[in-house]
Amino acid sequence: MTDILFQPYKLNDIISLKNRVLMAPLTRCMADDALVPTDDMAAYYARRAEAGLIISEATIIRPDGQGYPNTPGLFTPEQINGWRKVTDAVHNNGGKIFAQLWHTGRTAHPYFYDGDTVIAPSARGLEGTVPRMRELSYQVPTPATVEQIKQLVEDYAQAAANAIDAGFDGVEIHGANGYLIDQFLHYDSNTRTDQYGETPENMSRFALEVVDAIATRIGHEKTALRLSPGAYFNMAADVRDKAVFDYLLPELEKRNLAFLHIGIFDDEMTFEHLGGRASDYVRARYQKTLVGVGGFTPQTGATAIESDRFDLLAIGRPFIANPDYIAKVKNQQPLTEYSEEMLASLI
Ligand code: FNR
Ligand code: 8K6
Repeated sequence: MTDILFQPYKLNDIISLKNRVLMAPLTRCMADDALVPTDDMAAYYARRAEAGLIISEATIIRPDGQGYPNTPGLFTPEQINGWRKVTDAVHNNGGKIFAQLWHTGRTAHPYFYDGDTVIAPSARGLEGTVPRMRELSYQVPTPATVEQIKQLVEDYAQAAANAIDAGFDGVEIHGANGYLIDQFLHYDSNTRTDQYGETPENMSRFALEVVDAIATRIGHEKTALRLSPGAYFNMAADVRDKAVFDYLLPELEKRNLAFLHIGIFDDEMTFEHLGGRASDYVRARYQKTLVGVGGFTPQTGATAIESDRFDLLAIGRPFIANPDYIAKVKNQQPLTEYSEEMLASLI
């Protein structure tokens, strides 16, 4: 039985969802060369408006946040207008949509922007090359100065204000998957010795400053966050990371966010230093609305919600393969299986 997935859910006094299934943020690399969302993207999102909430593909807050080709932005008037077409199309079909705000930090590449600096917490580069751009090796990043960190916080807040201007119902701050905010939260990428490094409180400071700046600008009800306590992508795990998240999660709980979302590809992954799954680790330390994700079917997702492991279910790859995912699950029709070739076009 999957009935629980179709119950409405109140995030807070101003946002209610018609069901408990979210479309997970999914990078598609289909914006135009000015990083403006296209009409095809508007139609793609509108086809998925039956989700309780759509979270947009990760959207860069400023040029030096870009690490992949044709990922959309939210920093020029043209980009804001392009997103307005998307949000209008989703709203016209009865849906709701949050923008996922992104800066890739050390996985950015100057190939994509004017300049030669890659900004990150510390000069700790990643081995390897940009996915889909195999000729581009990652650079050793330049540690951000405190002044640059303040500017980054301001740029996140401005991008959140732009998202509201573009008609989004709220924003999800991308604090997961080894990108800029996550880079402050892990010892693998943060070796700073100032007020942004070394201790759990200091390493949490940037994430909390971004959350607070955005909540002040657009309201805590419209502010959500995605986190990856288990390092699994663009990041090496360190047993000391647990203390950072032990500090951060209760701090976040005080802030009455719209929701907290786990960033993971497969929820069955376990992390020795977290004592098991990342989602169970977070649930034990954060009592407010939690979104689970990663390898769920409608049945396993419904069971997880019934077992109180999380409150809302995000669906990623199956939503790429099935624009009508919600209708199919409701009507117990078979789902089309996802395959990577589907990333070549927006169906
Ligand atoms: C992702 N994921 C992802 N996560 C994120 O926070 N921002 C993003 O832009 C993307 N982009 C993205 C693109 C593609 C092609 C995939 C497959 C995944 C991760 C995604 O949100 C989700 O966590 C995983 O896909 C796991 O959920 P499913 O697919 O098992 O339901
Ligand atoms: C957020 C940006 C994503 C850019 C493109 C993503 C393409 C993802 C393809 C799926 C591959 C799954 C990789 C799982 C990583 C887990 C490592 C243990």
